[in-house]
Amino acid sequence: MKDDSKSIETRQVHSGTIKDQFGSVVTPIYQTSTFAFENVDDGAYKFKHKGEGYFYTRVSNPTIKDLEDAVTSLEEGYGGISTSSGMSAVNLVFWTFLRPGDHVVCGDSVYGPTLSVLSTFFKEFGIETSFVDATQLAEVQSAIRENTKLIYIETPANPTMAITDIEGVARIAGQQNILLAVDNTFCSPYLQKPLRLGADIVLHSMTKFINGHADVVSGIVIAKERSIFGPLMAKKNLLGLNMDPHQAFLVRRGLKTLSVRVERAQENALKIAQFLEQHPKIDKVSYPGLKSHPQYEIAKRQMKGPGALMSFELKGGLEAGKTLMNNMKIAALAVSLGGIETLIQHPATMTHSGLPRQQRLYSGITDGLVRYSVGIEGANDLIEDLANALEKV
Ligand code: LCS
Repeated sequence: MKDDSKSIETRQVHSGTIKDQFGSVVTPIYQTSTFAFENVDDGAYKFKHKGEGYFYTRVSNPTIKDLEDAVTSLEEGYGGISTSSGMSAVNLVFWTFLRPGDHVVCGDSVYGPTLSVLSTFFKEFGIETSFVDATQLAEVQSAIRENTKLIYIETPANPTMAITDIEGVARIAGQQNILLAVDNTFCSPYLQKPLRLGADIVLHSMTKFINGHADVVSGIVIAKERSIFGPLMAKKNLLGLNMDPHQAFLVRRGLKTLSVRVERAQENALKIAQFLEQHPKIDKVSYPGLKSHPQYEIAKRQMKGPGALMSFELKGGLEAGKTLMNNMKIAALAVSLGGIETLIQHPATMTHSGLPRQQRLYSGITDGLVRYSVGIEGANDLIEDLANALEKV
């Protein structure tokens, strides 16, 4: 079924394009690196019209295409390009649209390696980046230069949970003909649709909510228009950033339950955030579903719900946070997020440890900040787990 008029709940289960000769209900794993041509003319045609038919899995494959079409349908884009990891999706955007001498405006609170790749690797190639507090539209506006080619934001941001007004940034980008890319990993297309809000490119680490089962690393870039899709596809092929058919099969399976998982985890998250906010040992909770969140109103406007991630600080700072994390029994002390199991981690020494301390602090990542990714376990069990660990603090 390919019918974009249906609800997201229906499309996450059915969207895709592949029908095999046996009527398989689930798209099979086409675990093949290459595809035989009927004759030389058929081969020539498929090479000339890339995207029609299959000839080599680095370029395309039915299982991979099925996943790409499904996620593209949920994001309401023109076309999607899946990649081996979320970082290869991030890098694909930079490699495709940036050249030496170009300038990028990037939110200062983004996933650590995204920030690192711009501030080290791409800088060495002559591409300069201004990191700005993207929650302040005036900062985004004033960072724009004549050679700015790309605005890159992540909202909610990892791990501060800062929310950027996508429509507001899209307006700034549109006025100057600058591309806007939004990392939608923390929301998934179920909660937020950046392309509808004016972005040109949306990307995901599908390792997180889209797959949702902590068993695959993968990514995707979705383009709003054909003119953006074409160059991305060409670069993906040349750089060899493709995913594997088996990987695609697992992610497609995970995607089928996206709305159910996100709804359930988010229901837990609100209860947990409310519990933490009133706890005497907690200093501050950052969760877009709490009125105390500085961008609560923007979150309500652009997200269907506040999601399943939060970060918080304990009154006792780093030492208190360490005691809490070391005493969790249900939540695993592990990086990654967006899975059915609850995870807790320490950004300053884990996901964002690659950044200099000054840069971390500038982005709001204090030494005591704890990030908590809520799963679908029982809410009361998760609250009890936190309460018991807080007792030890
Ligand atoms: N974008 C965001 C917002 C992320 O959180 C991550 C990974 C990536 C991109 C990169 O995706 P990957 O290559 O890992 O699939 N975030 C992680 C995190 O917070 N903990 O472990 C990985």
